[in-house]
Amino acid sequence: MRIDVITGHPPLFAGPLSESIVKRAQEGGYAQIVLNDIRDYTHDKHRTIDDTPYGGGAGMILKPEPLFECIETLQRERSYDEVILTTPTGQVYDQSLCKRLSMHENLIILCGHYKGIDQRVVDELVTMELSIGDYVLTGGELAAAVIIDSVVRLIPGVIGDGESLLSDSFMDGELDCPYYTRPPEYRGLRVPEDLLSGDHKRVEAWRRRASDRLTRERRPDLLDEASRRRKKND
Ligand code: 6GU
Repeated sequence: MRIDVITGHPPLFAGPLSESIVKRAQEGGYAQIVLNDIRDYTHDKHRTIDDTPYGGGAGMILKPEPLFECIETLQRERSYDEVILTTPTGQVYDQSLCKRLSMHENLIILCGHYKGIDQRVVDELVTMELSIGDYVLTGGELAAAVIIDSVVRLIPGVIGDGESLLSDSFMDGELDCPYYTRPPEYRGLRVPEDLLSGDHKRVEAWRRRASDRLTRERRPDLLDEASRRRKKND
């Protein structure tokens, strides 16, 4: 998979893309992540990427010309499955969207700006607007990094069998259970006996109960959704 990020702040991606699993995915050739600097598509001396909004008001708006030129330049080289804009007014991103995106070959992620981007770019070139949750970030870069991280780990081969894709929280519409490692007792705090039993059936039963309880306590909405899905498939 190739992901082209379009941003006014490429250095914001240095950390998230150059560590751990996302780094390994790039080195292994599973994911190619290309940072495209909007300023490289400006033509004025000051390399201006934003301007004040028509009609007045606070904040700056990303100008249309550099974004059109950048996206069209990329699209001349290859065809893209989606042109995603990260914006707090987008559809809320979740694991099922993540799975869909992970099956694509080429993606563009255009990072929204503090106040916004010229709507003509959205109307003409953007195919999908995504928000990562109901709170406001200073820009779409961190949201783009979240999307990239969550998508790249689902590319087949990126995470090995030992690394537990199947037991992720949300894989079955339920939260994952708590985990423990050695030692069996620390400061008088015991690991649950079922987990120490070595009995695979007891361990599985404990995990299932713990998942159910956690999901009921914290995310009853997920259980409702899962039962709706089951009904639909019946
Ligand atoms: Cl995608 N962008 C911004 N600026 N804020 C957000 C967001 C995106 N998702 C949640 N908050």
